[in-house]
Amino acid sequence: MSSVSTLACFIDGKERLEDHFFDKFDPATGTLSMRVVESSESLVDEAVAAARAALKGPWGKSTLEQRVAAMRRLADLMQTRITEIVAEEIRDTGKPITAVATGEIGRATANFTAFADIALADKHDPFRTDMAGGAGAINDIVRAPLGVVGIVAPWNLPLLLLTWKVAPALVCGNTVVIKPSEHTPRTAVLLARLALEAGIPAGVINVVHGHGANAAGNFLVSHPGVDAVTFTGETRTGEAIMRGAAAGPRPVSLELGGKNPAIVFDDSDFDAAVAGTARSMFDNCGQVCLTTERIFVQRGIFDRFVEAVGERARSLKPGDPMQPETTLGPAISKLQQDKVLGFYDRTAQAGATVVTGGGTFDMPAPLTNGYWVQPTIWTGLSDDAEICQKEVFGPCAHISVFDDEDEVIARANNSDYGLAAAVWTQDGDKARRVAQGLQNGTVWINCWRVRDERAAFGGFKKSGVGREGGVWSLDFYSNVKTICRFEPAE
Ligand code: NAD
Ligand code: 6OD
Repeated sequence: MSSVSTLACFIDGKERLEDHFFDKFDPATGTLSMRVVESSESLVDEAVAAARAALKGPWGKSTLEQRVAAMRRLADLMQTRITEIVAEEIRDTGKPITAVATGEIGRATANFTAFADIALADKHDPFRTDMAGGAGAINDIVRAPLGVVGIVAPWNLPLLLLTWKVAPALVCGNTVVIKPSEHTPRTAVLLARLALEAGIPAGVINVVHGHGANAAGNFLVSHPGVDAVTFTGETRTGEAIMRGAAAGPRPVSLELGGKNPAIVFDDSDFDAAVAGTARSMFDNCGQVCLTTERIFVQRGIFDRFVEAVGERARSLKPGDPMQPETTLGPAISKLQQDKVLGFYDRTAQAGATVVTGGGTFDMPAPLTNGYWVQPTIWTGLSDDAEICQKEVFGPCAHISVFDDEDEVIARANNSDYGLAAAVWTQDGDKARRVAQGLQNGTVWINCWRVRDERAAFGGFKKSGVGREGGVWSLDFYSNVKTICRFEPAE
């Protein structure tokens, strides 16, 4: 008998094991860390049935104020259990503790309080329609839940991106079935357990595990008992999800890939631009959809800028995730490591100048077989090169030189994607002109990844369908209803 632990699904408030498992590896060491249930179609059926039954129970009858109170209790409980949540997230991802503890889990918790506030602030004043003879009608706009929401999540910011969808779905009165990434299943189950402890009824949050195509992910999104599907992940997967959810049809929200530009003008605050761009290339080992993998630097500062970000790249420290001095985690899987290293090899073969990196790290035991990749910077290729067009999702970027504003807007827009961009300049008018010209869902000026849950979030072009965040999340996770009441003339 193996001593490796197992992770069950969580359905109707109970752990559910089945006979089929898949192996989950620790990205920092490359060793087997646990075995996870590979959900069958009938287990997904059970989860959807539990979520549907919960709509008929106290949750389905709850008021907005009661759900807001539940969100706040859950957020408080998450705060008191933060050490446990951080440890689970690190076991799945190998991320440095500093990043998980200070940023990600705090934000995961804040998603519940933020969407509680957003829902409370969402007021629609009734308005009157004048009719013949002094009669009229009063229009009231109200929200109703959609029902059961299927949530398919990625591995890169597991609990943060999951709660970004669970929180607005719940506050709108829905129940959910979650399919976390097969690479990061732990914190989804922990969230479901904590929700139960916080008094959210059994069946409101259900978790099924497994892979995507022809497996739990597909079973969930194509399940006729699911009323809406929300997904974060790769663009190609988004296409498959849309096909799976087409029967019905059901509302679908897709948050997809990116190949985001950063534009650095000669007149930027040089040190701030270097520090900000180093973050936007290397944070979370480049495994953020908002990562900037295409950097455009104006000619006057190009050489100095490349040298300075190269130095930043070399200063990152891979290592034991639990040590505070570690600043770089591994790729999530062997597959992802190989994918990133494949890009590294092909980019060098295409004739790029490798400023720094380009390979793996020699790590001491027990990290020797972890999925490490070096932060990497290239220059010298044209905008149509593979590395300037395809999303890598690794700690790397290609840096190109540019001369003027119109040229750089056109080049930054030369992409199938349109998720986010960063612009560095001290000229406010120029910053606004460039931001207007860019085809991206979010443009940051002299900053990167400053997030506010009230803001609209989503992508142009192949980076997404729809918007979430703030009132846009409420719009997706609710049915908006007009109640129109006739008032006779006095
Ligand atoms: P992925 O598309 O491989 O997987 C995401 C989820 O989809 C996983 O849970 C997976 O099991 C599931 N899945 C895969 N195929 C499926 C199918 N046919 N039917 C149903 N489910 C299926 O993405 P990933 O590798 O986990 O994440 C990285 C990608 O996500 C990158 O492209 C990144 O840019 C993107 N991303 C986008 C955002 C955003 O907000 N726009 C945020 C994070 C990540
Ligand atoms: O911060 C967020 O709300 C968000 N959705 C971030 C997405 C990051 C992509 O990896």
